[in-house]
Amino acid sequence: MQAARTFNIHHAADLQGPLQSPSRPVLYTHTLCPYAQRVFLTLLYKAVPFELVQVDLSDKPAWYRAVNPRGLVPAVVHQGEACAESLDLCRWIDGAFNTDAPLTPAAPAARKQMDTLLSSTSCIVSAGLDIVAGSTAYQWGIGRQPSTAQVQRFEQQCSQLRSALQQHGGPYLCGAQPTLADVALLPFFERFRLALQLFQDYDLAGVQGGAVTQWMDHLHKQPWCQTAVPDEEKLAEAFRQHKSLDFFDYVTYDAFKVHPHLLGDVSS
Ligand SMILES: N[C@@H](CCC(=O)N[C@@H](CS)C(=O)NCC(=O)O)C(=O)O
Repeated sequence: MQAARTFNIHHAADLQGPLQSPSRPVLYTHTLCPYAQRVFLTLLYKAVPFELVQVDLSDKPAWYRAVNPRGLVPAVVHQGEACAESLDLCRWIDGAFNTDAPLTPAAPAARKQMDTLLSSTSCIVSAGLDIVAGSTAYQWGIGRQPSTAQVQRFEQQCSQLRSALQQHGGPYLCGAQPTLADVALLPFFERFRLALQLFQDYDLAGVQGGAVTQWMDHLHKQPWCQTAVPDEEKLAEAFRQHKSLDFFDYVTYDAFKVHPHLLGDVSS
């Protein structure tokens, strides 16, 4: 069952400029972007009514630079202010909207755990990208045959998740309630799990006694997560086509123009 929809969907290509929305925040996103998914998850968990603008990253409208001069998604515009950077956006949304559904725990131990995980997020994500890249050694690429060092580094980072789950009793990373740490990490682990299974025959369920996949599976049962989860078949199709976790549009984006060195590394 999915949560009742709290957002309207628009397509940037149909707009002449940034969407005007006097009262609701506007999320500019690409459905398959893991960073944007963090912000999407935050808005959904907090049941914030918002407008969602889907941006084709392979063909961004010129006006999008007025929203985010770097041209990246996610970006959120609310009451004339535009902000970018996924974790900053998640923190801001958590503090500014529906404080009855906090993603920042009040209990000091859980709060400390969340902060620790958030400050490790880039290391955890980078270890995941590295193992998925395997022999290509290209961050965001999908390769085969990760080295022992790549596997060890990834599994070591996963141990942080397992310790958090054990220490706080789960089912979320910091205890009984979801926090920004769950939201920050889940979109990446979804992609890692799929890419590792498809291209490396590596089953994340075998890592850290299955703690990571149990955590993911619990989140995936929550209606607010189900709305934001990317279509696995589309993700798999895009991974096969682009041999990269980072692709801008699975229909119009030609990965090999940007990553010609990846050609031939992975057979589909
Ligand atoms: N540090 C940024 C990263 C955002 C990002 O890299 N977004 C990618 C999509 S996954 C993007 O917008 N790429 C479009 C481009 O590079 O033109 C964040 O956390 O929000």
